[in-house]
Amino acid sequence: MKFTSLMSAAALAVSLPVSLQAQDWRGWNIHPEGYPNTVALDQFAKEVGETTDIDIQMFHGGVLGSQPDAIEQVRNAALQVGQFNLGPMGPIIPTTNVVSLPFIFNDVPHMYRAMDGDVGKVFEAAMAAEGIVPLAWYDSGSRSFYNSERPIKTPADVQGLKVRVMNNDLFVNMIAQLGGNATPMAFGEVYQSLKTGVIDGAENNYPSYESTGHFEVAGFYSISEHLIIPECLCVATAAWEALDADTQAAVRTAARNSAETQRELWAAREAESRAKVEAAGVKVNSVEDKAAFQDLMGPVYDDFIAANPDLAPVIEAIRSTN
Ligand code: GTR
Repeated sequence: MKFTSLMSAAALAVSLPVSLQAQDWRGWNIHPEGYPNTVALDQFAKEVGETTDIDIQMFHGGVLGSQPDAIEQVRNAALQVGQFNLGPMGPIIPTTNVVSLPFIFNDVPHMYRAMDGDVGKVFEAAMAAEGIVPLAWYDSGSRSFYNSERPIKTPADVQGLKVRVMNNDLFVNMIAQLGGNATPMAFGEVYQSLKTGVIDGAENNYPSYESTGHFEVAGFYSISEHLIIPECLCVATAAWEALDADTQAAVRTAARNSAETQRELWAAREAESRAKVEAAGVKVNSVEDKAAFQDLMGPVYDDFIAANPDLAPVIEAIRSTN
């Protein structure tokens, strides 16, 4: 009977060790060719191809859709790999919002000490339970404001500016506390919106400010470093759990090697991107008094803790990470 033969085919497939089955995975990445993350993801796909029976096809440049959509697709295992910033993940996996709190990390090394230690395990567990296994953390530096109107030196300079933020209410609140108007928007729409004046500015690290061409249409970059948000190389929990232990180990090793490459390339790219935008005429200024910005973030923390009292200890754990 058809039903029986279908059943037995399924039973056979289940009984074969996964490592003996060739598998096709598809991966999402928002960045273009040549970007540190893109190079590192290609390395990951290549190494996984060499050491397992998984064949990963990476789709770069956001061609498979926006980041919030891709996060959902990895959760549903419609895509098996995603390289995500934790910023747009907060509305979907609330625990991850802790790293999107402004000024939560003192600097990038502090972020790594926390993420590579016990605090990182809290995020890993929360994400895995929601369908996304983070295998390694990528560098994303720190995010600073840029706009087409004026250098931002004090919070008063943000007053009245229309600022694009990643899709997360935390960032809307952050801009509101500074007196600006936040517009959550997909990354791919920012260039045109800056160009046509729908928004005055946005915020990002040097490499993304440069690779997107945003510097061509928003020529003031002000080093506020208000957000330091880790990024991850992630696999769908359903795809991950279908692997045997040896294959999982090989994929994890490839992810860690990829992150090592990404972090090395990142340091060089930050300097190159800064040099490139400065050569193009961008006015870069450092924000001398970051505390003035930080001091206005009290309500962002208060609102967050009121809505997520169980996450207060995670904030404390980050603060007490040396
Ligand atoms: C970049 C990040 C992307 C995306 C983008 C954005 O720095 O690498 O994943 O989050 O920022 O602003 O949307």
